[in-house]
Amino acid sequence: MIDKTCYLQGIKLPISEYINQSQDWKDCVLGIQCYAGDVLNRNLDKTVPIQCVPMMRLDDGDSICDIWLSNGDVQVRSTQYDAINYRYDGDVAFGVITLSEAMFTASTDKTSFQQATEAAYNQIFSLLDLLSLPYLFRIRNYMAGINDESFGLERYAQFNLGRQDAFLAHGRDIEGNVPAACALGFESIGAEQNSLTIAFLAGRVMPKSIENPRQISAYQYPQQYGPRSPTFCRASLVRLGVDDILFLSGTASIVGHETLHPSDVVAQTRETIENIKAVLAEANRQLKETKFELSTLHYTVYVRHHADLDLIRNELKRYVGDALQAVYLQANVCRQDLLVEIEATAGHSVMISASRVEQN
Ligand code: 3EB
Repeated sequence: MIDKTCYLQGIKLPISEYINQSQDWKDCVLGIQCYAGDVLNRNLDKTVPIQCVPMMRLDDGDSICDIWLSNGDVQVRSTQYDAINYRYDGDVAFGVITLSEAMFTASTDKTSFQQATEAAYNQIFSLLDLLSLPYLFRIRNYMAGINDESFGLERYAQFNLGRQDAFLAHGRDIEGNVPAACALGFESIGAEQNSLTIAFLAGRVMPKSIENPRQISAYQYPQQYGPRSPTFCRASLVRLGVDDILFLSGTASIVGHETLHPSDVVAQTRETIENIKAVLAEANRQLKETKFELSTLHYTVYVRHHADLDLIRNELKRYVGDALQAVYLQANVCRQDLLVEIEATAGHSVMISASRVEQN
């Protein structure tokens, strides 16, 4: 069932199907990201690192999980480091850290949310140093009230300050070799609640960081979007065992550094697909092989307004074809004028349902 030649496998499963998998299979799980409106009511295995993301799935009633699996050669163990829960198999680690900004006190130069972000990233980098696991493949950042303003600064801009300071404090590049990422918001549930959750995949193999020729690199965005630029690349390409896995960052209707089609969700979807195509072309060019195409990606689509779901899905289907494999979640995108953001993963060890798992 588990492909031994792949060091990392990614599977999307409805939560009900995850729960029914065998214990042998679950023992290979490195970690889970679970997207559910009622995430706190789910009774999940506490020994596995789980990122609980309070986002409603729009295309189906059942909540969806992104599950990362080891090939089973080395026993994976659950460990805790500071506030991070992680599992590690010698090649790849998956970890989750969830913090509440209520644990931090705003100072004259740093907001509490900025401090929470900086602390979370500092912990991640300290753990990676400890494990001698230098490379981050992909990071998923989810935060409460991403577009809200406090202390005169949008919270996404505060997040970017905290994130970049931690990269700098640990001597990490803030341009070029930076991880793939996404950054989305969920409805604020009060400052006492967990307000930031970050999941990461890291490993020993250096990924190729890929940029998009249609877009200015995010780490070079001008200051109009905040005092510090976001620290991520457009995609990271990782060779793991026999598989090339592509982690495509959250992608939106941005050309150069500007948002295009601010109030037209169909045009935004189309522009986003053009951006994804450009990133795939770059990845294929670097591999010197046409390995990745729109029709073989697994998409996560973050939709700002539930009412836009059908417009976005129809447009995606038109470009990708009927083979489209996508999950739709309600989320707030980091710029007020962005209505959709699309993230994707590709590689032959990336799958989308239980029936596909059974075939292996
Ligand atoms: C963009 O292209 C859209 O801050 O980590 C996409 C992916 C976006 C990652 C991040 C932000 C991030 O700027 C927003």
